Amino acid sequence: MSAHDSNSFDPTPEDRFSFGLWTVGNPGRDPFGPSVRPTMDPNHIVRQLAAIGAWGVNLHDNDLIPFDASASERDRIVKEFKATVADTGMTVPMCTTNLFSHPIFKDGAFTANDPKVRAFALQKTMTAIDLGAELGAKIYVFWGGREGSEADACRDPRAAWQRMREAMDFLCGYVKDRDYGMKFALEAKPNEPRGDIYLPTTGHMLHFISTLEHEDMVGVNPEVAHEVMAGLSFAHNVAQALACDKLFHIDLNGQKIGRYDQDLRFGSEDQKGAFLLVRLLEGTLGGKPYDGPRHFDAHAYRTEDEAGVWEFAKGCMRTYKILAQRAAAFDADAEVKQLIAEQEDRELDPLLSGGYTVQKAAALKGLDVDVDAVASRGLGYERLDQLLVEYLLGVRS
Ligand code: DIG
Ligand code: MN
Ligand code: MN
Repeated sequence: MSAHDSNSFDPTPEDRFSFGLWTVGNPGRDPFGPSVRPTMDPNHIVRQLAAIGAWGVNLHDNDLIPFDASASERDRIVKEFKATVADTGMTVPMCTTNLFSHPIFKDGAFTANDPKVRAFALQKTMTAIDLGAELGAKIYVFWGGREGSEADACRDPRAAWQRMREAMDFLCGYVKDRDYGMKFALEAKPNEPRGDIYLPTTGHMLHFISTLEHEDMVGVNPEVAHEVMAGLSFAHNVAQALACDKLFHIDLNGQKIGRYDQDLRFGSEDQKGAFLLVRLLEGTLGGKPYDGPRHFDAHAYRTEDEAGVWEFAKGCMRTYKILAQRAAAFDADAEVKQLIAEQEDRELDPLLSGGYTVQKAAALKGLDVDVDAVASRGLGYERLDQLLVEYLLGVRS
């Protein structure tokens, strides 16, 4: 059952809603002030997420295991966490590596100029992949938060690209060698914390993947805020990833254009963009729906206490389900279907699809198009968009 099948907006495990330990566990620190909330124990987070109807919990290695933990501490922490995940019926769909907090990564990880940093990044990632496999994760995300520059003369950008390729090919080899059955999902961001981040959008990542040795096991993890920061349509970028079967994961949140990475509650900004995204993911407009986790990579406002954090998390899931129900109703509306059907004149399909033939070229060259009649035709988009707005505002159902 998908998110739009029921009129209830209460999350169920079938919705596959997930949160990272770092999201609901965000203590409210920002560049201009310290934490405002106590640090939450990962096991408490898992229990709370299960209680509000989430399905999955994701993590960076150091969200669970302190950077300097001993092997015995690591084993104790993992054992307790696995027990909590099992006891609550939760799952760990995705894991990732923190390659951005420790000062050793101040000039990047896989793209850093210092080969000792690059070697340490590979070591840390292999260890974190081992943890992910132990927790049952089948998706491994790479967000290159520090893979970038301010003083651009510091390295040939082509060297950064090549180093990233070598790292991805090596780590794909590691996962295949260990037979972990994992897929990699690459997450783009245009800037912050670096002045510019390499591979800044999902489109760049999709091309980059095509250059890899094991491109079949590598896809993308687009994040709403990151593509909006670049001034792009998130739904269009997700659609391209879906169309080439590379949408392996997704980071849902809210973002105001022209701001730093806000990672706001899903649907709290740009409700129309969120509606069009959910419509695409749920497949109510047709086409294959997205079948992966709905991950909220977002955090509560700094103004909130712990109760506010759980309101934030419930709001992410509830808004997703409301938008899913609105999208299903919109695409079932007879007038909407009629307006869309009018755009789908299939008469020339035999000439326009299926590739080139000499016959098609001759037929297209001989086609008599009444240019003025076609140019003067009204397309009905004003009515179509008004209907969308009325579904969004809840005055049409
Ligand atoms: C930030 O958008 C990044 C990191 O939080 C993490 O590596 C990734 C996983 O969703 N998103
Ligand atoms: Mn973000
Ligand atoms: Mn993210």
